[in-house]
Amino acid sequence: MALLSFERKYRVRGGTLLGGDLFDFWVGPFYVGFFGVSALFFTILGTALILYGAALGPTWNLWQISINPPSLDYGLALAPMKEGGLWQIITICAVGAFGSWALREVEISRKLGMGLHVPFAFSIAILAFVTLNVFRPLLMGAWGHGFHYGIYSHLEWVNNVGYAYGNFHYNPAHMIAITFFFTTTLALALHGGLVLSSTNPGRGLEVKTPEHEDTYFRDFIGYSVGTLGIHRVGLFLALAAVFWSAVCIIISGPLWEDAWSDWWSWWLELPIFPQDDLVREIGDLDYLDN
Ligand code: UQ2
Repeated sequence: MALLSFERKYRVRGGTLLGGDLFDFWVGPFYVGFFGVSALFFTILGTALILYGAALGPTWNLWQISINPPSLDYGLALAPMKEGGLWQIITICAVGAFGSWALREVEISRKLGMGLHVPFAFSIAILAFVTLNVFRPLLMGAWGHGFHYGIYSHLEWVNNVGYAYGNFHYNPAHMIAITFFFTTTLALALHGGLVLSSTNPGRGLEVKTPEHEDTYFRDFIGYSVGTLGIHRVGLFLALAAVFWSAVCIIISGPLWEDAWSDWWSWWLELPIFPQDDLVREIGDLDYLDN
């Protein structure tokens, strides 16, 4: 069906979660809905507050502009605007805008009679943000544990928090998250390569079918997960990467306050190893000289 005639079919009334018919309309190509209005509200207010914070100084250097959270001294209290209060309101605007965006996705899914996979996937991204700037600061007892809203400053935050726990690569949830990120790139490379190879057989040749794609992987590794299956695998891998990233940061502080490398001492304390101080200090190889 051509796009213009299909438009009449998909621009259907209903499926709204809030507001009934009141906001059930489109502006140009965009569905509005109650959550389109609320997303716009939070986005405009949040962006205006970021610009106001930037105008307070000390720089207009795009890389160095930063809206900072309150100092740890304020705990979980509201801070004065210029001392982290802006960050607190901007954080509320961000969560409001992200949440509105997700619920607008839900309304569009319902209109079209589709599954809720897109809003579900986006919710995992929201979970990452909320874990960093709401859940973890709440568990640690201070908004000052949130990350800074700035290009360089958020990188500095990641760096400093990483070193506060020694070396994040020893964080077991970090290890799992990285493994999922890498596997996601593997899966997308396999999928992108496979689809482009079957649709680009060479000039003058016929485009190949999904059967060719299945056969490629059956010849190659004895198994094809299938054309629908690869998208299930892809969505799972991508969401698992973000989920374990959230786990890796939420346990840093609330659950473990030392260097992550020390967490692994449980391994050396397993009863299968001789419980001997000399052997246990495995980082100190001096005993080899004796
Ligand atoms: C596949 C298939 C696709 C694909 C890909 C595979 C026809 C177009 C990439 C192969 C994928 C497998 C075997 C699973 C990979 C799993 C991990 C964890 C990387 O079979 O069906 O459809 O794109």
